[in-house]
Parts: sequence; C-alpha cells; structure tokens
Amino acid sequence: MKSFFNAEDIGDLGKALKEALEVKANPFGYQHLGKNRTIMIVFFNSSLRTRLSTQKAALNLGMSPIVLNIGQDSWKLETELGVVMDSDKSEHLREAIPVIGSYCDIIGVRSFAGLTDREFDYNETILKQFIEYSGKPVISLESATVHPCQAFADLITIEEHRKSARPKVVMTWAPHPKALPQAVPNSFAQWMCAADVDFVIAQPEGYELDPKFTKGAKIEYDQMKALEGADFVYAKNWSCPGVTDPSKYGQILSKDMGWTVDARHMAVTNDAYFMHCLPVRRNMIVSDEVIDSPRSLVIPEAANRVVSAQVVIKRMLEEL
Ligand code: SN0
Repeated sequence: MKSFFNAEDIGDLGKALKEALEVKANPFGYQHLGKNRTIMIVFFNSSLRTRLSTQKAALNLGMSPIVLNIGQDSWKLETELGVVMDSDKSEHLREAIPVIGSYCDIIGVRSFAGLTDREFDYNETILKQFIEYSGKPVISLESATVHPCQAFADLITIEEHRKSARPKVVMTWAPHPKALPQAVPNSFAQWMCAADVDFVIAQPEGYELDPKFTKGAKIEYDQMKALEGADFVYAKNWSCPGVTDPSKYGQILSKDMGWTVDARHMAVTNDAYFMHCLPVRRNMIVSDEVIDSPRSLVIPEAANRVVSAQVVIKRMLEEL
C-alpha cells in the first residue's frame, strides 16, 4: 500500500477485518517488520487519539515513531504554491516534505480542511504534495476530506458488536458550536458503503455530503424516521459540504438542538449502540445519558484506533 486515504486502498474489507482481529489478538507478533524503521507523524492540527494510537501502533510493530507538530516544534510552513513568502511562514512544503521524507520510511499526516477554498480542500492539495514530494508511503491521519484510520476502526468496532449479518447503521448529523470538516463523515460513509451494512445518513437540508463518498447510502431528512430500528447510531457534526451550493462551503447551516442524540432518539432504535469518533461535545452532539450508557461504544472505538493504524502500517512495512 503506497498511500492510505480511501477505503479501496486497503482492498478486500473482509480480509482487512480478519487481519485486524489477528493483530488485535497478537499485537507484538510483527515486531521484526519495524526493526530499524521510522515513521514520521506530522500534525498541522490538534490530536489526542490519532497522536497516541499511531505512535502505539508503530511501537507495537517495533518501529521508532517521531512526532512533529508543525508551527510549534517546526517553522510555520507555507502550503500555497507560487506565493511571495513575505508572511509569518518561514519554510515551504516543497522543501519541508522531502527533508521529512529523507529521515523516515513512512509518513502520517494530519492536515484539516481549511473550509474556505473547496477546490483546495477537495483536491487534497496538501496530502497530495506529501505523496508527490516525499517518495514515501503516506497515511492520512485526517486530511482535508478523509479520516480513513477512524473509519477502519469504526468498521472493526461494528464487526465486533454486530448481532446480525447486515446491521442497520445510521450516521446522523448533530449540532456543534464550530464549523467542522467533512472528513470523518465522508470516510465513515465511504467505508460503510463498501461494507455489508444497511447504511442510512440523516441530516438537515443542505448538509448533503459529496456523492463520491455516499454512493449506495440512503439519505433521510427525518432523523427519527432514519433511526427507527437502527443497530448502530453514529453521531457526527459536519459543516456545509457545498455540494448543492458551493458558496455555502464550510458554513454552519443549523444548530438545531432537536438533533442532539438523546434517550428519545435511542428509544426508537433496535437497542442501538452509540458511536462517535471523539472528541465529542456533550449535550450538543449527544446527551450525557446516552454517552454514559452501557450501549456507548466510544471508548472501545477509540481503542480500536491502535488496531486500524497497526494494520495499515504493517501492510506498508511488508511492502518496503
Ligand atoms: C475534528 C473533526 O474533523 O470533526 C476531528 C475529529 C477526529 N473535530 C474537531 O475539530 C472538534 C473540535 C471541537 O472544538 O469540538
């Protein structure tokens, strides 16, 4: 695997899930693969789970992880091409990326959507430069449009908890005070559409995700109707993807607290499990009662971030 950002990069999902469960049962069984290998984990934005789980996955595989926080540990980096560099950004990605690449075997990058220029974000301009200029395998650790390590961990969590062959999985938009990227819902939709589940997306008007991620999903504007009979409820906020109206890209169109997942919502489900990628705003996205209930999977879901990262890094190491 040369790069990891789409569901198709991991190939057959059944095989990937089997490998994930094997790695989870035997986390230190592949340490020979990582001997004398280094992964550079680069953050343009904050992180808790991604930062820790990617390092832990690398350590489990016998690798040395190095974490770089851009702008804090390093110079501020310019990402736009062709600009006169007279701002506070001291170094360009064009130099920084090959330098980083020369010090490691694999690179992981977190670089959120800017949410102002849809084309810049949806072309994955920053991640693509890492792929082009580093010469190393690159993992998206949430880039502008995708968060594949999260979606893979979510799929593993669903696989471990499902009671039927084809569970009903409902991803519902929920309110948030800030404009958030679409990366998490894009990837979750892409992975659920590729997996064998009955997948429904519930959202207010105007929040339609880019169809390239939602092919095969049922779209529902009535949240309660969508949640009926759900086996898994996956809550997430996202800002306007700008599909129907590009001028609204990155905007908050609704803060309707009626969409906050609470006991009333969970009551119409098939005793569903609750999922969220974290960090979560309590009593905005989900009520305390639901996230603190025994049906909440947020902690096992976060724990599986080590497993998903480990499968991805393992596959890359096997091909070095
Ligand atoms: C990010 C997002 O893409 O939604 C990362 C999720 C893994 N979330 C946030 O930035 C939340 C920040 C906040 O202030 O709640």
